[in-house]
Amino acid sequence: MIQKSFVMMKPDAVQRRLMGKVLSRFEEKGLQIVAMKLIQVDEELAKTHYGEHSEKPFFKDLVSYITSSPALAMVIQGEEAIPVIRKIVGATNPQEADCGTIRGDYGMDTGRNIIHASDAPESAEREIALWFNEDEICEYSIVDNAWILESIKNYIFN
Ligand code: 3AN
Repeated sequence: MIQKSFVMMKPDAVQRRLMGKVLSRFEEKGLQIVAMKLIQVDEELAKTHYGEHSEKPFFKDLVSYITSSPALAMVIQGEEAIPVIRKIVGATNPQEADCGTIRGDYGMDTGRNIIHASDAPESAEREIALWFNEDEICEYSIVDNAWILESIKNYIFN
């Protein structure tokens, strides 16, 4: 099933100039960027986004990390995009994340783990609506999809 996921490169990714490298992992996999903006996150947005962690001891530091410098917010679309992107991102603690994942390759600390990605369809829906207006999300067909998804190839060529 085609899904949309909310993905955010956190301030450390922007400050470490990793945006291009991280973005290319999603593009090269065959996923499609349908919305993107560099945004200085305010406290209210950070607290709403991470609301489920409000009672955790790391919440204050998490909000201060996310609001410390701009973040790159995105909506990424593709076949089973939500679980596929979680695999590309890797485990929450970069020291435990597999090599080959974004956190495994670029991170060293849970409090500086480079990127966020929705963990389920319900959270993707909530997060996309929180970060983007509907008219900021582009619906477009992308030319190489026929070479990435067999179902689409059959649809086009049969
Ligand atoms: P994930 O981002 O892998 O879904 P969550 O949802 O458990 O992980 O946590 C949300 C964010 O909270 C993490 N990305 C990380 O920035 C921060 N976080 C989670 N656990 C810790 C922790 N033990 N210490 C510091 N920060 C944490």
